[in-house]
Order: sequence, then structure tokens, then C-alpha cells
Amino acid sequence: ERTKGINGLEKITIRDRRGRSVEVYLYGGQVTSWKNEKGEELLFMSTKAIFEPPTPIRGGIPVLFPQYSNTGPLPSHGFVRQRFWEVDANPPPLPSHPSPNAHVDLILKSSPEDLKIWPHKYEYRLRVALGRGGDLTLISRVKNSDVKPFNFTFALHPYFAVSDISEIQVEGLQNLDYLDQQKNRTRFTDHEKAITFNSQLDRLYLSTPNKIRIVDHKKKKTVVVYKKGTVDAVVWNPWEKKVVDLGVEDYRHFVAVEPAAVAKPITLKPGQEWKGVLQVCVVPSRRSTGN
Ligand code: TA6
Repeated sequence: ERTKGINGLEKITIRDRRGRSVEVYLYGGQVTSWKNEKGEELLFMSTKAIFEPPTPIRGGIPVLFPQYSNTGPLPSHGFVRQRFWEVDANPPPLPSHPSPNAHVDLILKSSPEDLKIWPHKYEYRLRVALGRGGDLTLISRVKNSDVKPFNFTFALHPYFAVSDISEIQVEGLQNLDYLDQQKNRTRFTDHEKAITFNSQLDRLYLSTPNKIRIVDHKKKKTVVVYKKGTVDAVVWNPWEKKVVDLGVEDYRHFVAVEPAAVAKPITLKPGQEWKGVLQVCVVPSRRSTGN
């Protein structure tokens, strides 16, 4: 269903039979809402989010391409989160995802304007789908439609809704190296069993497992984040750091856990395509084993 959202910006809403829904704005190709069958919102949107191009939307799942953060010469986080995507009525088949339930396919191609700041022709196809079990899946396909190879870095930046940032922990990244993005990307090793939050945290974990869990002790729910095609992962909460389009208490209600390809950029030869998957589901937390 295609309708006008905030400030008349177009959005697509997909729903399944059990009443779950996902909203995607064409601006940014950005998922802005994901609700379960009870109508509970599973993603976070800033109380001060600005739905006015060219400002990026603060919340949901921004797409960061062709550059993650300030790791290269482009504007921070690239530019596709500030572009108008189109609905792709005829996407090439996705053999790994043959008969999706509720879904929408979007596409963004390099524009003559963008070629001036990043001189590489690409096609970015994004499928957003609700799985039969209520999971949310985003499949990214980036194709080099140019005559020369190019490199890019990438992340999806989901803002996951949590009950209270002090009541959650992120699991699955123990004993890994990370670059501390608050300390000029100095490299450290994480020896903790799980990440807990009591101040600003901004880490780029290197070569992580495919599965990361956000355990919400208050809600007794666990968000299982599964990624494929991206070796790194960012974990971020700004805490006291001032972010203009974020309400003062908003940091309490989200954590960003991001599939990312940063340390080693992805290279595509002419005609070659890269695929990345993010699949998220929310499950009841396993009973505590006392450790
Ligand atoms: O992925 C984490 C991060 O790069 C942080 O450093 C933080 O700045 C965040 O993304 C948000 O960036 P933005 O440009 O949307 O304000």
C-alpha cells in the first residue's frame, strides 16, 4: 500500500494476515516502523525526527552507502539515506528468497548529480520483507553497472526499540577486537561476556559472528540480529552526547546494532553483485541460568 506519510513523503506499508506491518519511506529507502501482531513498535523513531529532505531520518533503519561514517572522502554515512528510492516492480529473481510473504522491492541508481561526488555507476536493490514467523528481513543487492571496479563501505543502522538502555545487554561479541569510534578508532579487545550500557558507547566490532543478541531484561524479550555478507558490526548508544534531532531522554529507548562492512571495503568488478542480508526476530528471553 502506497500512501503519503509525514510531510507528504511517500511510504509503502506492507502487512501480513496476522496484523504485523512494516513501513518504508521512499526517501532514504528507509524502514521507519515494524510492528508485531499486537501492534507493538519494535523499532525506535526519535521524538524529534525530521522528515524533511535532505535531513536524514533519525530512527528506523537508515541505509549507509557507499561510505560508512567518516571513513572516506564522502559526507558521513554516504548519501543514499538522503535520496529518493523507487519501487522496483520487476526485480531480478532472488533464488535465496523465492516466495516472500509480504514484501516490497526498492531500487536506487546513481544519478548524474551523484556521479559527480562518487563516480561509479551502481544499482542498489533493497527487498524489505516480513517472514512467516514475523521476522523482518532486509536484503541488499549492490551491482556494479560501470566499466571499472569500485570499492564501498556499508552499514544498515537499525535503531532497535528497548525498554530502558540500562536494562539490556548485547551478547555475541565477547573476545572480539573492536575499534573505539570515540577514540579515533583505536583498537581494543572486548573481554566482557556481554555489553552493558552506562555511558556513551560507539564501537566497530571486527569480524563478528553472524548472530548478535539484544537481551531486554525488563521486557523479557530478546532481539536476535542475524547478518550475512557483512563481517563487521557496530554497537552504538549516544547517551549524554548531544544529537540535535534526538529528544533528551530518547537515548534510553534504543540501541543501534548494525551489520557493517567497514574494515575491509567491498570490491565489485563491472557487472558483479554483492548481497547482504539482515534478518531480525524478537523472541521471549531464555530463562536466566544464573550466570
Ligand atoms: O554507527 C554509529 C555512528 O557512526 C555513530 O558514530 C553516530 O554518529 C551514529 O552513527 C549516527 O550518525 P548520524 O550521521 O546519523 O548522526
